[in-house]
Amino acid sequence: MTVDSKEIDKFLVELLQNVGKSLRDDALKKKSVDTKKNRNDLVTNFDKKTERYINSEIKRVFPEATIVSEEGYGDLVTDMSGLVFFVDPIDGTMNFVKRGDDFASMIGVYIDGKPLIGAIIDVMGNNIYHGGKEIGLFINDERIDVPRNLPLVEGLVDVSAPMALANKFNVQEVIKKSSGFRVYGSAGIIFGHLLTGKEVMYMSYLAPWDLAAGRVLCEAAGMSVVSIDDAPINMLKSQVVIVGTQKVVSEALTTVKTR
Ligand code: 2AM
Ligand code: CA
Ligand code: CA
Ligand code: CA
Repeated sequence: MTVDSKEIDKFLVELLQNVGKSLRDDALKKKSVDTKKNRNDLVTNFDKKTERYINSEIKRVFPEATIVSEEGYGDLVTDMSGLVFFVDPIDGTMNFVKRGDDFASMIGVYIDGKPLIGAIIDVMGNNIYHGGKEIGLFINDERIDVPRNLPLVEGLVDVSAPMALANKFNVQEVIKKSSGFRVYGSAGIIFGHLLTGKEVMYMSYLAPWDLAAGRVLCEAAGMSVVSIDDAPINMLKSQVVIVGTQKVVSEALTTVKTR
């Protein structure tokens, strides 16, 4: 299949501009909030509405594509052949509900399993991070300079709260070797920090839609994206991942304990 990366990138940017406009209005409205697996796992009417809108636009423009998405309006995808879109309509739903800030919307596109284009909007900041290996990286219309390959001792790290609090994989040792610890609560917001050099590592248990766009963008920025057991990333399952500068990820892998 031949695909035009630039055309897909333009489509994603226009789509996320529309999503951003709606969600900035929605952030001020009363929300209908339900829990999923536990009391901290939330979904709102706006997560569902946004996913339905994004998925219908993808199917309208790319009818041959399959969609992996969080809230149940995607396809049952069992292999990575062809054009696959990963959609997280609202990333950081808890932040959306409790703070009305620091939430994102993310779309990652893969072709025959290979990362192609990613796009993430920091909704309230109204900044879109997008691009890929072929076309380069952008924040809105401006090119992003690839972040420096800093070591752990020189940068801030972000680890999901449950993992850090329980010291899963001995992750507190990694945190102690860094400049400091931050917990932003949205993978998409954190990928933006990695791409602009504000943080040097993110470690979390991530579902495919949490990881897809950020993986495309961070790999295109020369960063490492690895599974904690150093197995190849599998985009059709959830896994514990470490994303960061090459130096930090190799230091983190020698520090974590997986058994
Ligand atoms: P979400 O808001 O789309 O669910 C911090 O909680 C980050 O981890 C957010 O990006 C959130 O995405 C994601 N997250 C929350 N619960 C998760 C889970 N059970 N598995 C994987 N990712 C999760
Ligand atoms: Ca969720
Ligand atoms: Ca998410
Ligand atoms: Ca989500």
